[in-house]
Amino acid sequence: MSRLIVVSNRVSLSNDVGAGSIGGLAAALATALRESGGLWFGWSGETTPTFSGQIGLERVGGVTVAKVDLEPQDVDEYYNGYANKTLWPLFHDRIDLTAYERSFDAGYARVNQRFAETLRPLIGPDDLVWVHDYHLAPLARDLRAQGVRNRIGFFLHIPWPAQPLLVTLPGHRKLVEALFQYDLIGFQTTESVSAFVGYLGAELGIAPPDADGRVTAFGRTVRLGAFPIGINVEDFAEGARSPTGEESHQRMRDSLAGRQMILGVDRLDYSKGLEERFVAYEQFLGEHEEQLEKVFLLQIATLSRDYVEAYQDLRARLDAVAGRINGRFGTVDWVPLRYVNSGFRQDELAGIYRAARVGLVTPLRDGMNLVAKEYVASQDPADPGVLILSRFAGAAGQMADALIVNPYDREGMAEAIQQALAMPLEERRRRWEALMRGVTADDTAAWRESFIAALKPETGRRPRLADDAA
Ligand code: GDG
Repeated sequence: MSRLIVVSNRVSLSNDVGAGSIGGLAAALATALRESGGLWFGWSGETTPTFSGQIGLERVGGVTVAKVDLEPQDVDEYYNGYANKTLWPLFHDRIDLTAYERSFDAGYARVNQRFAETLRPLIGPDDLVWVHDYHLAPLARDLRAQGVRNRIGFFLHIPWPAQPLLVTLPGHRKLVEALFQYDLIGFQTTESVSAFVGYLGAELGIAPPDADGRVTAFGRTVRLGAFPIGINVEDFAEGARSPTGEESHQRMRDSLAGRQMILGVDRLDYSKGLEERFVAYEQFLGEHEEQLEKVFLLQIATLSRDYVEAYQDLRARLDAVAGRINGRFGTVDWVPLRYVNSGFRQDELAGIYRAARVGLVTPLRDGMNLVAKEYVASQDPADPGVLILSRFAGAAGQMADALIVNPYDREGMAEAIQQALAMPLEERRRRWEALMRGVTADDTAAWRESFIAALKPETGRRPRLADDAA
């Protein structure tokens, strides 16, 4: 039987992490790894003065985890640099924040090559290799150079940018050429598939994919498809009813004091539209005097990449806007915006989701957005809350029963908040039931299985393409 080998920048399985903290993606991949006796390879998160390629092997919950240390310069150029200062902003349409330096590019190439050299001896003849995300786009090319002939798939968790934006990246062609060393390239949405196909047509004159998603360029044929990632529904449905979930739910309910809670949960990242969200909430409060003291917005924004200047700037702006809103509208016993930078256990989070009348998920650009799905899965079926979702989240393609908003439209967002708060129970239930059906059907297991089936030679359902309209 062929084993599955998962490769990602970091391995999100560790013996140090409690059960409440393992993310749905890690759990889903762990299931497949356990079933096939495979392994998960990635950076340990540690540095070493000189790269040795020494692999630290560990067993975590029945899964073999293989980790390598990187040099500080690797981390600076590959991770902090090319991944987080070049590709992340560019792929979220923020060319104004995209920093390109040749040293980043060199570090990215070096680390991918180091990953390939270290991983190669661990790959058996029939193993399937599944590479995750923008940190490792060139890995298949480097593995092929090491003689690896196995099936290798790539899944991009973030959006693929439109061609006019992508071509601002020096070396865009090299990046795309390297992707053609995979056998399957998976995206979150058909929109990203179209953007990729659009680049191939405009830049390389390549014909669109055939009905099976196969496209040929640079002397290789790869398969393209959209594989929208999901969540493990039970983690949240049951998490919200677990003792910790119940406790955090009750704690939140006590602190509501009869008010309705609007909730945002995000990494503190400029792609998540936090500033626009705060300003829309301010607009809503300004327009709806009758809602003052009756609602509050709880924004959980866990700190992320705070060594990058753009994140420090954003944090300072959010502090300022939050202060302004609370100064303008707050009273001695009402804080309109509760803004916290600390993180929570997953089951605690489920309890908090359940206590919120409105889930406010308004990224400016997002590959999928799991928070939208987690919010839905955590609701009380008898009295569910309302999801407000940005049209620019990949999840919007699957969640038409949310209130879909344009996060750049402050007044439109303020209107949607009012509509959500005023929505009758019957409509809330109807919308939630439809959303819950989708979240349950397209869960992490469905995502994982459809990707792996498409990666296996000549099997599997045809992946979803741009013209299939999800
Ligand atoms: C990338 C893509 C795509 C947040 N605060 C806490 C906490 N979280 C968890 C949420 C959720 C996850 O973090 C965030 O996932 P998102 O999908 O919203 O966003 P990214 O981190 O940007 O993820 C994204 C995803 O990859 C998967 O493909 O959907 O588009 O950008 O799961 O619950 N979890 C806990 N405590 C917190 O305080 N335990």
